[in-house]
Amino acid sequence: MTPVSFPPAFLWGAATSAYQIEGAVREDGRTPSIWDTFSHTPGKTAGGEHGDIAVDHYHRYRDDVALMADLGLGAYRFSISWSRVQPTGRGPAVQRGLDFYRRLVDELLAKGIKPAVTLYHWDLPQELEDAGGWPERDTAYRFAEYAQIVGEALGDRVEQWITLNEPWCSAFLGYGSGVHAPGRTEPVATLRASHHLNLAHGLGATALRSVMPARNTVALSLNSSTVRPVSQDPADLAAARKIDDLANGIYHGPILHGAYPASLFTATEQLTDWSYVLDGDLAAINQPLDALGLNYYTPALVSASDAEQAGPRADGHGASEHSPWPGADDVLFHQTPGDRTAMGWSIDPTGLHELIMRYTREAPGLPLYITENGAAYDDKPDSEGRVHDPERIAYLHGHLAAVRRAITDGADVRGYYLWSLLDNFEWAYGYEKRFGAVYVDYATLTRTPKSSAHWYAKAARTGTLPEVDEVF
Ligand code: GBH
Repeated sequence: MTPVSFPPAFLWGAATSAYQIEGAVREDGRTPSIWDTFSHTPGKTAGGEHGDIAVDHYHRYRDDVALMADLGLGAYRFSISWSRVQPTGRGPAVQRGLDFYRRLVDELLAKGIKPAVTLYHWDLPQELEDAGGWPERDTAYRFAEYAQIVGEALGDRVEQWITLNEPWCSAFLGYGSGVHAPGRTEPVATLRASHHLNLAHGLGATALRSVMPARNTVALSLNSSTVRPVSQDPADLAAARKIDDLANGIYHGPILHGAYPASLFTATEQLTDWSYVLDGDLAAINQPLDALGLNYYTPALVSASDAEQAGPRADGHGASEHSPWPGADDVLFHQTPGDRTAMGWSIDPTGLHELIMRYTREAPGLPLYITENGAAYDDKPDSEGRVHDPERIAYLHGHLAAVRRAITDGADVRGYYLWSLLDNFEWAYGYEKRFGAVYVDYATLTRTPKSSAHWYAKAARTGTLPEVDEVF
């Protein structure tokens, strides 16, 4: 095989999020977010697990940064817990909360690791949910205020900024299927939440830019889906189109092009008249971006509901009788072919290549980053305490090679963040699903780099993918 090599400036990173790793949920003035409330509500997460301790990163961040340095990472993407900074979601900032992130960033910079800050990775302060949450417009204004506070505090030392992580998940899983916090199952609230998340992104980007040096970059991370129809039958193509609008167009329409797709309005006209989209909103949302973050795990395969061979619903996010997709009761989801990870998600690197090429066509000139990609497996230490995860190495090799093909095909992909640095709290799935390149023993919280971490470290160090069977 010819070696797969990357451009010298390519950024090799890893990603995490605050609620999934920090713990210390009652320290230094932090108050509950919707994920604290949700995970402590019986029946919402596997085994009733929660992020109270998580992997204790709040206390172990120095060791974790040292680990990143050992692995030779060039960049680290993490998120900020809004409830540490503004416990009620409003009003003045809590200095101790901001100080934690300042210490973390300084530690990263001291080791030559570029920080990339995500402002919102799903953990809304509970008080804002009590006031209505993302379906209410005020939440977008609150987010802009929070963005300004964090931008003022860290804008002098953090260059890469991401407003929101995967607004689709916040809206459709939080307010539609209810498998994520706050666990509401309201189709119209899902669409209202989507619009207000878009508005939050636009107002947040503007607020960040108003207080930060011009050299800093502002992006957002979308979990854009590659949506495939089961056949070229017009009914199946229409089903794929509808899901594409609800998964992708609902965000990149207003954010990249300044308009919602007309077909989205048609598909949802029985539910809502979209009157919460006010004059001026689309211009506020359609801010120029410095980059776009793509999070990719697996593609979706859909058909019209009268199609034959309809498989079981590939939900991937825990059982719910409620569909996350408003206005799409006539669409069926199918199991995608191929091997699966421990999440049940099929492994399909071509879906990542397709996605990158799509954005290359749709947003020419916009630099792209893969802000998340990775896989969960049932990792276990062997008798010598080593953790061998050849499946994860194969997954990473396949997807990084797909990124490289896209670059060859003309895409401007500047970097890749492996999800995740550490095993962590996998939302509704609790701690059973391990996404880390670094194994965490939950009894002792000891960290052990898996073979994939050593494999990835070599890729980062050499800019070339090691063979999948190289022994580490
Ligand atoms: C990301 O979400 C999150 O940002 C991160 O916090 C999380 O830990 C990580 O991924 C792993 O879950 O319905 O079978 O077609 C990813 C969420 C995963 C949502 C794939 C859509 C489609 C699976 N996405 N999912 S399926």
